[in-house]
Amino acid sequence: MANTVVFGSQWGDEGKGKIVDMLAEDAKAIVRFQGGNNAGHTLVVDGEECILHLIPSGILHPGKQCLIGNGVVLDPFVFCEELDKLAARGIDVSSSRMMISKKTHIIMPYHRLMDAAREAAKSADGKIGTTGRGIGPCYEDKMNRCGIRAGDFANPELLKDKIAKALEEKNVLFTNLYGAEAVDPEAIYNDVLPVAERLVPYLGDVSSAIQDAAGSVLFEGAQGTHLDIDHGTYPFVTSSNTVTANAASGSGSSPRDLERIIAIVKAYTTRVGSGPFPTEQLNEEGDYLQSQGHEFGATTGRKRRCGWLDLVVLRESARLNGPTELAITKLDVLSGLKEIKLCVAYEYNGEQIAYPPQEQNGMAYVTPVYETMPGWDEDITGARSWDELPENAVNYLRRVEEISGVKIGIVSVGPDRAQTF
Ligand code: 2SA
Ligand code: GDP
Ligand code: MG
Repeated sequence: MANTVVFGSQWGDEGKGKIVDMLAEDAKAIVRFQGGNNAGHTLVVDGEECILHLIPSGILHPGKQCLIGNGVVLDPFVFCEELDKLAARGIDVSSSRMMISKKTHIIMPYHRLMDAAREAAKSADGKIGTTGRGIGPCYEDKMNRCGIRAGDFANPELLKDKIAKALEEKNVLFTNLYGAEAVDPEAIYNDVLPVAERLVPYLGDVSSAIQDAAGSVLFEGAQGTHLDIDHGTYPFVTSSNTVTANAASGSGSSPRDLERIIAIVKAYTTRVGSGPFPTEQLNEEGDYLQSQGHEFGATTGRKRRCGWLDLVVLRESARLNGPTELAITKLDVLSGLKEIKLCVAYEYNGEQIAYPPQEQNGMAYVTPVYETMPGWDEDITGARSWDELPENAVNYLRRVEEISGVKIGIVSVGPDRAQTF
């Protein structure tokens, strides 16, 4: 295989986990490069479901290297829990196949507290609807150059010192601004030390591991392009760069290492959390997509908002990520709809536009321009080739290719690894 990046082209939950699991068969190494346990990546093999939050979605294939890159924010408690759950299923999670970059930033218990305090302090229409996992505050510390990195776990004295320093400023905020209690650095240190010690054998040089697997590396994106901190629907975004370019910097490799780039596209659109969503359907059709697609957050269990496929969103993703192909997922969910709508442009300030407005929250003020296509009734979950799809489903996919300008390489018609062609 070629080095391959899998990224979300919408607002996350496009089915990245499923496609990474499928492609991992031919990979030597699978690497996460951004985000943390806000992600929920669902794998289904022979009917058995496995939801991963931190560990790369190649873990179910024996012998594959699973790498956590420097661009990830890692909650060590969640990491250990995930290790234990997988080990209980008989999966090898030893350090012989799993590595965490020494440069990976650590989500500390006070980051989760800060995440909750910040969200609680916001007015109803200002809340981001975060997953509450401490993601934003951990990235803040990274940028503020007071973050704790996985490599610090090998040096308890340094760890202790950094915790105390990081809390000096935060405790002023907790007590003076958020009406919370001060966090005791000693208690945090004692709490974290056992998991820190457990992680030490996993620390390593991820850049070298990627070089060793050159040509067979799978880069696993989390969240989606429109949640990107720069290019997404700011401020209703996550705190990392979710676009393909970050696969290189977030893992310690070079842009020249990125060869095949797969945009995961759900056949309709979902979003979880706050923020503009032009094609959202707050009606029977939205409810149909939500219930047929079992659209609930894989981390928080929140109901996902649902709507039609938005090709303005996809066009923007194509220009930001440079996909070499599309993987269309959840096509089966559209079965049974009489008509299917495709958003092909927006109306904005009296003009038709092909890309999202660039100003903050501009997407909240656009009106989608739709094309309507006939649907199909057939159950397509058993289809394993284009020939086995109803004509209207093929026409729908061809129209997506035409408008996005990118060819479809993979079609998914069910959650199971096998339901793909
Ligand atoms: P955060 O926690 O700071 O990253 O939240 C900021 C925004 O990013 C959204 N976000 C997500 N959107 C879709 N899926 C995600 N993962 C889970 C899933 C979500 C869940 O797989 O279903 O279970 O709720 C994810 N992670 C972050 C988030 O909703 C905020 O809008
Ligand atoms: P990710 O975050 O992009 O990995 O996606 P999630 O795992 O959060 O959400 C995708 C959901 O859709 C999961 O429950 C998957 O099992 C499921 N899924 C993936 N592909 C398909 C598909 O083609 N059809 C159906 N019906 N479900 C799918
Ligand atoms: Mg998800």
